[in-house]
Formats: sequence, structure tokens, C-alpha cells
Amino acid sequence: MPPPGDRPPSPQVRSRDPVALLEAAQAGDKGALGRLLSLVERGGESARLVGQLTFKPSAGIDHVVGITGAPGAGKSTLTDQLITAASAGTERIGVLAVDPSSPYSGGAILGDRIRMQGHTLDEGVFIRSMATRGHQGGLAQAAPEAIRVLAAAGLRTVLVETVGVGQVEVEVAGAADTTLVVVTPGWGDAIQASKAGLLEVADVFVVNKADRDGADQTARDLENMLDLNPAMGEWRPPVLMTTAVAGAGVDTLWAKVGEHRAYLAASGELQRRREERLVGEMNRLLVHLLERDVRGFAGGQRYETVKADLLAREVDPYQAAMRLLDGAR
Ligand SMILES: Nc1nc2c(ncn2[C@@H]2O[C@H](COP(=O)(O)OP(=O)(O)O)[C@@H](O)[C@H]2O)c(=O)[nH]1
Ligand SMILES: [Mg+2]
Repeated sequence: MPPPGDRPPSPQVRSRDPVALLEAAQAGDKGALGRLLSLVERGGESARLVGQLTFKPSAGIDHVVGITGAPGAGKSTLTDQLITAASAGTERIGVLAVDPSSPYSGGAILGDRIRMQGHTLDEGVFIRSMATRGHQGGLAQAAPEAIRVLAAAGLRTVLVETVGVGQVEVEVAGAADTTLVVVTPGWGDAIQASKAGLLEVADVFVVNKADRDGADQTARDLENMLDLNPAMGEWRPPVLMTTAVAGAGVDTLWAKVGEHRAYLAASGELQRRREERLVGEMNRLLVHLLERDVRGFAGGQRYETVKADLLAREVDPYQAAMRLLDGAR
């Protein structure tokens, strides 16, 4: 069964041929686009081919906006509202909901789908939740690849919702040009965000659920934390308030997102960040592939031998790693 929100694939794109699928996706076929993303999720040979095909055409993407924060902060509700705000200006929008704690057909993601359903049939809006399955390098690697698939299909603005609680999730948030960190009113919420490493990745802070008590205080806490942050560059992350359920503050937020995009372009940051992300992707893959090769060398026997020597305290961890590296070369 196709996931709700994606049209069932039309007969001409039933094939798994990435070239045919990309052509169809570029012509606006959402089913074909969904299939390309499935190939990326699944990993392996086809994923590699999709990666090659989409790399160059994806270069012209206009803006990748990450929406992150703790579960329940209102990210999906806000994303839904941002789609409305964004559709008013742009041609085609892609939305990726990435939640590593949710299986592909799991409750949270299903809830996200239902919540966003108002938009699934809109012309020019493509919404997809994402899992990784066998993907090499996991979520941190799959997310940028999926973004490139959307970009290559002509979706020039991409919104990515991630749960910002762990290191990997924060890394996924790093796949965006502009990262929104969503917090809610409540004692210590700003501090929680800072502990999760979200302060460093935030370009814009959103205090959502502003209809609740304590929103002003949370906004002040964030401003105070920003005052204390010596590493801040020219762009001081603004702190905005929204009530996503009512759509309040969303237009102002979207305008701020556009301002950040303009700042990035004018300062050269946009190119610098994108280049840094690409090199980071390569480096992560390098480590991943190297480890895979070294561990798998000689059917994994050498690895087991060295591990036994390590545990017998005949070699220290450094010697063990060097021995494995030398052995695999
Ligand atoms: N009171 C209030 N509730 C909200 C607001 N935004 C979202 N919610 C509710 O918070 C809950 C979690 O929202 P959701 O968008 O799924 O959060 P996510 O886990 O961050 O994606 C849902 O019940 C929403 O209806 C808001 O601005 N005010
Ligand atoms: Mg959500």
C-alpha cells in the first residue's frame, strides 16, 4: 500500500529504473518521487545510482529549512503552517519528516501524516516521512541524499522536520541552510535545548505554544543565553513566538526565515555552509567505509584475533587499531 499522501504510482513508472523514475519525478509525478526516496532509504546499489543521478541537478536548490526540537514541541503543526506560508510565494515545496525513533509505519509518523494531510494533494507540495533501513551511514547520510532527490525533482524549497534530542538528530538538523529550533514555554526548556546541543545549530528560535503561560519567560531565557554566547557571528538568532495550532506568528516567522536566507547569500555563508556539509558527508562516508573494510578484512577473522589480543591485554587499543589498519592495506 502506498503511504497516505503519495499518489499510487502510475503504470509507466512502475519500473525501478532510477533514470526513468527521475524523469517522471521531474515531470511532477509524486509516485515516482516517492519510489526514488524509497530506493535511497533502502540503500545498496540502487541508492548509489540515485545519488549519482541527482547530485548535479540538485545543486540549484534554493533553500533547505530544518525544523527541530523535542518531541511534542509542535514541529509538525508548525511545519504544516509553514507549508501554507511558503506555498504563497514559491512554486514547489518538499517536506521530509525524519524521526529515527519512529519506524516507517509507526504511530508518531502516521500522526504527522494525518496532521499534514490538508496539504498532501496540493499541487506542488510533496510530503514524505523517512526511515533509513539499510542505508550506509544511517540517518545523517540518508537525509542529505533525500534532500538532493527532492531538489533534483525540482522542489526548490525543502522543509525537514527532525527530532532534536541526540547527536545524530542534531547532525540531521545540520543538513539545512536555516535551522529553526522549536521550544515550548516551561521552566528550563531553554536550558534543555542548550543541553541537547541545539543552541549551536539554531539560526532562528521559535517559542511555540505561545498561548500557554511562560512563553515570555522562555523567550527571555533564550535571549539571556544568546547574550552569553561569545561565539556568535554577525547573525544573532532571533527569538520568535508562535501559536502553531492557530497559525499565529507564522507569517512573521517565515519572513524571518527568508531574511536569514538573504543574509546567508549576501555574506557568502550559504556557499561556505554547503561546501562544509558536502565535505563533512564525504568524511563521514570515508570513516564508515574504512571501518567496514578493515573489520571485514579476511572475513572478519583478523578483527577477531586482534580483538582477542586486546582483551588479553597483549596489545593496547592504539596498537590494536594500527595492527588492523596495517593488516587491511
Ligand atoms: N496549545 C498549543 N498546542 C499546540 C501548539 N502547537 C502544537 N500543539 C499541540 O502539541 C501537540 C504536539 O504537536 P506536534 O506538532 O505533533 O509536535 P512534534 O512532536 O514536535 O511534531 C499536538 O497535540 C498539537 O496540537 C500551540 O501552538 N499551542
Ligand atoms: Mg512531529
